[in-house]
Amino acid sequence: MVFFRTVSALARLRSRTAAQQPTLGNSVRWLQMQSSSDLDLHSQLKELIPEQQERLKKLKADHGKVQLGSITVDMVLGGMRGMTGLLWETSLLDPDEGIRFRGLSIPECQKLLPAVKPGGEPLPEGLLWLLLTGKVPSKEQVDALSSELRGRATVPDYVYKAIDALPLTAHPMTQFATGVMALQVQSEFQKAYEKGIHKSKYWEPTYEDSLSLIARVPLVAAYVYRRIYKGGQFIPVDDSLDYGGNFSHMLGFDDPKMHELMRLYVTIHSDHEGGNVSAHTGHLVASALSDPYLSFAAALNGLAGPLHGLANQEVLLWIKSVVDECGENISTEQLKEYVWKTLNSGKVVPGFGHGVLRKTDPRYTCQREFALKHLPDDPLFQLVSKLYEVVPPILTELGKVKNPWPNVDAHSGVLLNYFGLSEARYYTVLFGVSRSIGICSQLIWDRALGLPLERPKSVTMDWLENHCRKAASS
Ligand code: NMX
Ligand code: MLT
Repeated sequence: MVFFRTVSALARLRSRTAAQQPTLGNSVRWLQMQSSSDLDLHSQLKELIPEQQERLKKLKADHGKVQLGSITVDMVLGGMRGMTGLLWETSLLDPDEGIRFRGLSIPECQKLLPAVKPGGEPLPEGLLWLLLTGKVPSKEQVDALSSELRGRATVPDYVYKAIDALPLTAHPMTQFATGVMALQVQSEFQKAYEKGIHKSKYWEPTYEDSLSLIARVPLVAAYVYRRIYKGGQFIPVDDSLDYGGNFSHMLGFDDPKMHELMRLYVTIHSDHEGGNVSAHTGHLVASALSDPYLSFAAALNGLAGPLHGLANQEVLLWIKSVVDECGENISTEQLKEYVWKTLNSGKVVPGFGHGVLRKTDPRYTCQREFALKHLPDDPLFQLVSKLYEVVPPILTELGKVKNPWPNVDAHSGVLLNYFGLSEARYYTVLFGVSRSIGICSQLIWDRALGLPLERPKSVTMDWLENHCRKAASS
């Protein structure tokens, strides 16, 4: 018997009973009262899975033929924008409001999820718990998960050797993805599959692999950073630290504010529903029953593209090129000219626009709030603020850009740079570590729900032209 409600169910109920729930404070207390005290994430999931399997079965049986919209030629030619085609339980993106993790917005997560100190940034372990169970964890549950992840944070030597086989000049994302591929040697899912595991049990080794992968990627990522930028002087895990704090520590940054930034960074970059390139890739590859390591390595290769995760690198490099050319005290007019120069040379303005969002990304907003609190006078932050005023009207004037507002990548670089992590080419690796949390959480549910092989239909231009001719004449 299950005695709690999922957060998304609570969120739905909350919106239905908004009149009786006037303040977030009330709903916070309400959510906390409903959260379970069990410290073991695995047994919590085991309890949840049969309920969700039944739910999916009923949805298929009762509503399998209900239409969700129609597919147009524009959608087929336009990167499937607006086409609903994936089940993704852990988060949902609203074009205007931005991301909700299991029904909770970013400000709600900042209020509800446990922090190191009250009022601090959310611990990413808490978000992992939330994504997997739909429940807001207690501090004790989060501490138990932190400790479990530390226990799993071991990386075999051959992983480092695989990375060492690459030249130092190889892009950090190439080195990171190579390390993740080498971690695959330890896949429990692969071993279990070779032994003939029953499909009803697939989620168990997927869970094992996923938690180990999430625990290990910060070590691999930190290795890549220290190898390339710090002469190979590596820093071991600190057993007294949480996931985000430890990652920052292993990179070599121990300012408590940087630890807080890393917790916030990992939390907000973890998941962005299922259709973004990295999440979709992970889900697609895993649908062939490839294990979490194979699936996540594939996802990283998508994240490494400049229109997706590499944009955080591109933003800082672009901002630095502005400063190099025009100085830090650039006037609004000069900045406008620089933006037009970028556009006129056939490039995008990195950090602006989005495939789904149509307003300022709340991940941008919470990073801006962090900057206003901790680095209000930083010249690069001030430049980012100026860009917020200058870029959207120009992109609007261009006439074709559907969303002129900044996304998550417009802000992250200046925060990292302020605390000394100034190597922009490394930034997408940080995004990659964060995304392991979202992608792996959903992969566990993919296997628990028995989701099938992904195999959409494709057509040729001939097919489309014939189809349209027939449609016009009928
Ligand atoms: N600068 C210049 N042109 C842009 C921008 C931008 N920031 N955003 C969109 N456009 C162009 C786009 O290239 C397209 O041009 P064309 O028709 O000539 O091919 C046109 O506007 C329509 O694109 P949209 O439908 O508005 O955007 P779409 O959904 O195709 O692409 C992005 C979304 C995010 C790829 C696009 O906005 C972009 O390239 N932004 C800059 C790169 C970036 O910040 N990416 C990070 C996204 C977040 N993340 O982390 O993944
Ligand atoms: C993401 O976080 O994945 C990006 O904002 C891109 C997207 O959602 O399409």
